[in-house]
Amino acid sequence: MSHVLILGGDGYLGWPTAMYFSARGYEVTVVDNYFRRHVSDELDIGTLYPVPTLVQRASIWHQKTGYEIKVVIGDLSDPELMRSLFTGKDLNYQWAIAKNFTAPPHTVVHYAEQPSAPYSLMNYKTANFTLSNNLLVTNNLMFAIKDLSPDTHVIKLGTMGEYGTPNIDIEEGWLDITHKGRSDRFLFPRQGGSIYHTSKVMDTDLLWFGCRIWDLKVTDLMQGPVYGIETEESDIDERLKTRFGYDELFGTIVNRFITQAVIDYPLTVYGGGEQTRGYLNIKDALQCIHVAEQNQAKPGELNIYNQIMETFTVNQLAELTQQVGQELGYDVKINSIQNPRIEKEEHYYNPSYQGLMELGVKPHYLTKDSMKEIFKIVSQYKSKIRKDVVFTGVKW
Ligand code: USQ
Repeated sequence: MSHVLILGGDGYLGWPTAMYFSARGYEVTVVDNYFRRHVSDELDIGTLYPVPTLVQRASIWHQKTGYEIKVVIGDLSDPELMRSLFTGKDLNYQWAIAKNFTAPPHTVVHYAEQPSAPYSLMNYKTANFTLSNNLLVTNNLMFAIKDLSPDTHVIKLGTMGEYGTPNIDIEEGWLDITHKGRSDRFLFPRQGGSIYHTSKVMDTDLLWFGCRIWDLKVTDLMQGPVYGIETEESDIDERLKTRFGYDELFGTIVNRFITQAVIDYPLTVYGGGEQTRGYLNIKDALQCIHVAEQNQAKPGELNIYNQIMETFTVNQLAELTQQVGQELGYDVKINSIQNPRIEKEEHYYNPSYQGLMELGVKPHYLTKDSMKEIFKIVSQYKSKIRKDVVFTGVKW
């Protein structure tokens, strides 16, 4: 049985990924330091509904399915904790049926990063935390694999935001360049739009170093903003649903717009609204991780895929949310507000993204019907939604 280790297993994507692999017969271990829970408490931003702890979720998962997801709570910027996940030495499971270490993971899915662009730009402390956490965790992972388990395949979550919005087509990770008559292949030029995005550029560089020097096997998935709640596994018990953020810091745009529509909060279109990004349903994020797991990078190879299924402008998302909301009886207004971010509001955007589909991912597109499904869930919690966290205006 293949062992998948998920770093950041309590997050929006981490927990659904854990259930996804567990349901398919993999041995699964998750690790998390509860950063998202702590920051939600500290900044008082909450989530749409309360989410059981990781230990409780693993226990519910076991009761409902008979499968085991082993849980370790701890901070992966501590290199000893990271190393214990590969050796079993001093490894303390907070939840497991059998608390013995079996074997090092065959695949590591690395989500254990501070994922919010606005959070990374609140102030110098949150910027420092973003850089130190994201880079130390990645570096600890790289050294643990090099020293202890060189055959382990790393799947790291990258972001489309590493490329920014260049005035040329965006390739899947690499660019062939001919310069003064000579040619070579380089990482596609990167220009992150926030400290968070810049930390992701740097962690890609770290792992590319590890591939070149120590023959590590790495897949970097350049993901766009994800939306949605439900996955196949979350239907088993509603307590297994992933966390759903709609606040300005941790909520992504589609989830935010739907929540705003439900509470009659005019949709917060930043600036001109022609910013274009690539989007994907949470169900497709899981499919992508799975095909990446099944198509390992070779030693020394950094495989890069652009993990998006379609592109939209902010204005298109606002209009779709308005139409769907109106069909469901909500009076949805759109409000173009001064952009708190520094980003191009009109730009060329033409990324390639066929790689993951060629490996078998079948996209769930954002349609009126799929948006209605999310509306349905969000509206159940309407009375609990807090207007005060929707927009506070964290500026770049
Ligand atoms: N936007 C609005 N109104 C809002 C929120 C966002 O107009 O209320 C705009 C933003 O200005 C931006 C676009 O919508 O142009 C996307 O913003 P977002 O907050 O959904 O996404 P972003 O901050 O870029 O970050 C999210 C995730 C991050 C991931 C990234 C992928 O939080 O972890 O890496 O999406 S990407 O955007 O491709 O870099």
